[in-house]
Amino acid sequence: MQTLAIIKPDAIASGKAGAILKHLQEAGFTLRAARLVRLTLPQAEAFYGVHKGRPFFPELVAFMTSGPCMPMALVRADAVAHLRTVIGATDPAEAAPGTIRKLYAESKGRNAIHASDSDENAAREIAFFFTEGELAGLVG
Ligand code: IDP
Ligand code: MG
Repeated sequence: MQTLAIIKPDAIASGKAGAILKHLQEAGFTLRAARLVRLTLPQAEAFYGVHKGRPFFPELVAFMTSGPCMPMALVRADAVAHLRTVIGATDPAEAAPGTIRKLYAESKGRNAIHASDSDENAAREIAFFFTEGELAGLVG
């Protein structure tokens, strides 16, 4: 079982990537693939295409293109559901104590980390960032 996380530009810029990765590994996730990327506007719009038309969409794609982010494919039993629990609610003000967003997020928009919301979306989102060769540990 696997899922996609992205350490978002706010957390990269504030130097929290290492702490977040440690938190993920202590929660039982292993790293299958990772890289640092600066998304283009078309890439961010495509990745978050499901939210196109929502009032926060322009702010979301502007934020996600504002600096580098770190997508990573993570492996663990019950990966999708467990990662959603570990990251906490979208708005850090509503996130449970000890969750990544409670600990590291600035706001509902600048909320430190993305996580896939279903196995189907995890597969799509992992394929968005990583080739088969990278996932096999053969490239990069
Ligand atoms: P999720 O990241 O917890 O799955 P979604 O509802 O899928 O939350 O929204 C995707 C991302 O869009 C959020 O993580 C956040 O960065 C941003 N976002 C969602 N709702 C708002 C909002 O009301 N204001 C600003 N940004 C938002
Ligand atoms: Mg979502």
